[in-house]
Amino acid sequence: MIAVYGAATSGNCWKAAQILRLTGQPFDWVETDSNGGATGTSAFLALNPNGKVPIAVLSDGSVITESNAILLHFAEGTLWLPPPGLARTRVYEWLFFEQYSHEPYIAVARNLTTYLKTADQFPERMAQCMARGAKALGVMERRLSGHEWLTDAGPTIADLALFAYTHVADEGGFVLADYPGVAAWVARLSALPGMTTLRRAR
Ligand SMILES: N[C@@H](CCC(=O)N[C@@H](CS)C(=O)NCC(=O)O)C(=O)O
Repeated sequence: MIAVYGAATSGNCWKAAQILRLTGQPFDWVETDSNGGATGTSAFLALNPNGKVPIAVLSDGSVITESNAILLHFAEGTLWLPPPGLARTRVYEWLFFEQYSHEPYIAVARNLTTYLKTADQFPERMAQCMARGAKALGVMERRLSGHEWLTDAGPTIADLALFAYTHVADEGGFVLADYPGVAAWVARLSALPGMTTLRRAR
């Protein structure tokens, strides 16, 4: 059985669980409180020296780290990942965009605002997150105002990777209504069979 170590409120961790659900691969979920220090224990660091969730542990004990590597691994051979060639390269473009230009700002703004509740202590960091997060949503809007999905291959792990923090971007102070193509894409993706959304903070 595959085991996924993750935090229930994390978009990165949602990606790992979601691709397994969509591809019908059973797994055990091991709740791991990344905001509470559970990723810094020696037991966890033995699994991932980088001290971050998600990780997926395969039945032979192999550990896969990095949410987008996990998406790629479990999507192989399914419609969620096109075959090698330009169609797959388009997916890679969005996966790298997500990790460098989107997640570091939108996920961090969300975590500081809604979960750690320390946004007031870091005004400069928050300002950078809001500016760069808005830029990332603008890039997505340019594509999604004229297309149903991020690539021409239909819904892929590129869409899952970007959905993870976009659909809860309001928890970081972003207003999705300002990006109507993105908002329509969130609704379209949410309506696909087997899709789930993140638990909301209350
Ligand atoms: N690039 C990594 C980022 C993972 C990440 O930032 N995980 C957070 C939770 S969403 C974490 O474990 N943080 C704990 C820490 O950095 O100490 C991925 O995509 O998997």
